[in-house]
Amino acid sequence: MVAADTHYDALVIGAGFGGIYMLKRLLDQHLRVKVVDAATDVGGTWYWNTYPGAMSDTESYIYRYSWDKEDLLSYEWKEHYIKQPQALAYLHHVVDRHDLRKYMQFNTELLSAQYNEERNVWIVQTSTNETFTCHYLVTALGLLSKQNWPDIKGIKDFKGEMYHTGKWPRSYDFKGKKVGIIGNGSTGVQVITQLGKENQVEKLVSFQRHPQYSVPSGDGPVSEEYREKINRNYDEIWEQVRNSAVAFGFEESDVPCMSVTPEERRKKFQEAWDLGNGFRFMFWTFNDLTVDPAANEEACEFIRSKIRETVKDQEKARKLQPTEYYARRPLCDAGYYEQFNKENFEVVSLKDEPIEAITEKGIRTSKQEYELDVLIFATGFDAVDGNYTRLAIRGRDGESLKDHWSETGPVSYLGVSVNNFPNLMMITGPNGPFTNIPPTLETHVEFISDTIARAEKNNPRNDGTVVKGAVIESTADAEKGWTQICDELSANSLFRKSPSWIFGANIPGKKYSSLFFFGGLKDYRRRLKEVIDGGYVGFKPF
Ligand code: FAD
Ligand code: NA7
Repeated sequence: MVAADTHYDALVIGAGFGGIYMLKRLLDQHLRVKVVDAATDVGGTWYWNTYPGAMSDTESYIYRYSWDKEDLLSYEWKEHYIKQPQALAYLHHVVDRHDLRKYMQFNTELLSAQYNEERNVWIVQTSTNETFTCHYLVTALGLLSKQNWPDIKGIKDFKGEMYHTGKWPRSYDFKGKKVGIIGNGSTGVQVITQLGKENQVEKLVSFQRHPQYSVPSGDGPVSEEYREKINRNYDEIWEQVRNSAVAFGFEESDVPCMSVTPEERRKKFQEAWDLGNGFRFMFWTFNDLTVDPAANEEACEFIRSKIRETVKDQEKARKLQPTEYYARRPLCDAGYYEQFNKENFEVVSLKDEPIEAITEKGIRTSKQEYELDVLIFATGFDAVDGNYTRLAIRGRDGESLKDHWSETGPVSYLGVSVNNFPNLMMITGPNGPFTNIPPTLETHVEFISDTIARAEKNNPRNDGTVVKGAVIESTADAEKGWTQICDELSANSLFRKSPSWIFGANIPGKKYSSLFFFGGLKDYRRRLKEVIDGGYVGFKPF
């Protein structure tokens, strides 16, 4: 027997966008649920990432939950893109509105979880020295939440201030300071743009390994009329989002890039440039930018021409122009390239002068030492599986998740379930859809809670302390089949040829493998429906 106050029907790990909704759905099913999070409060991504310029690059009207219609229509958003403080305030608001906080425990990190087959429970140890047991272990750990600190020689020697964007301090003051920043992905671009606009630093040096293609975001205040129009059409909007590939609120193009004249191409690219948004530029203009090298090069050259037009210093412009495929997570910005027209904003190409070491005073490249007061790591995350493999999660026969994934890379069935790990349900686990994330989070949460509801109905238990009950577990064949589908769907994608976190390429030693389902949200949802309609195909009977 286990103590009733430490046993839960479901333990949800993570109080971000995913964990909050999961809690709500499971409470609605009258389950005994607890959420734990290592953070001191709710928010997940928006709790940790408070760096200057932190914001979403999904438009505000679809970077939110769709399930509370009244709130959707009444909760204000004032700009096309939601900034970190507003995203955090929104999640606090949802938690308060639905009175969810009392089920949450903060400052509590899950350190290990062991499945006990005999009792059919998970035994969970936390950083607070508590042991919880639960029937369902639902992980909402976040696919972009384990920070990546690169292993650069001398990193511990630096005597100045050093921060990772994913664990930003509550206050900072860079006035009159020399700031160095490593990383120019989505995050680095936001930080550099914001620090440029604040105009406080004495100097900023961007240490850039690969230049990036970034397009304007199209940010700005939204008018009352715009908001009213969205509100009038919200049902259709969500319907469209769920029935699209990347779920960014537009119809993906079905026109091949090279099927139109060069003038028409340029016109379409310009139209997307003027409207703003990275995903729109990549997927709304033409249907083959991410698969046809010639089409891709057209987009590359269009963006390069914009960089050349924007950046006045030709040497800086040269360094900022990428030559690789345009096939990483598409970026957008509110004036990134423009910042380099400031004399005190420098870009160091690490191709021209690699970093040799971080020193007490700053960064030494093969050419010179850059003295810095502040060093910012905008070096991203050990994405998708990073937050799983660092933990001791053990399924049947004591097999660890890390070992389960060691040969194949991270695999799952549908991005939610792993063979040999019964009643472990992952929100946005490996090989889930590559999309605007909230609609995928909702899809996962709803699938998981419906699956649990079915399991509970078919396998009644007496009370919270009873040890048997349902076993939800995908089969080894289903997991293999899903992995193959994901592999095939990405086979022709230029993303696969462009090393980034999307294939695990940013972490030394990590297996290069598909971490996402590239078939789009519509197709993903169709496949989920087939699984359900077929009586939970791919799961052992439950
Ligand atoms: P998270 O919000 O990452 O929450 C996970 C939580 O789990 C964290 O609070 C963490 O502390 C907790 N946790 C992890 N491990 C443990 C453990 N062992 N024990 C206890 N707690 C644990 N997505 C988009 O679709 N559009 C965007 O524009 C966008 N912008 C982004 C900008 C930034 C800067 C970042 C970092 C991400 C962005 N994302 C964006 C992705 C974003 O992560 C998701 O949109 C969403 O917030 C994920 O929610 P989540 O609940 O799944 O995970
Ligand atoms: P990203 O997209 O992984 O970008 C990380 C950046 O850090 C990128 O420019 C990397 O260069 C750079 N990096 C990483 N390690 C090093 C080392 N060792 N030396 C030099 N440069 C390095 O992370 P973000 O946080 O920007 O964005 C991740 C997602 O989170 C994003 O999609 C948003 O949704 C939020 P590289 O390009 O690999 O050469």
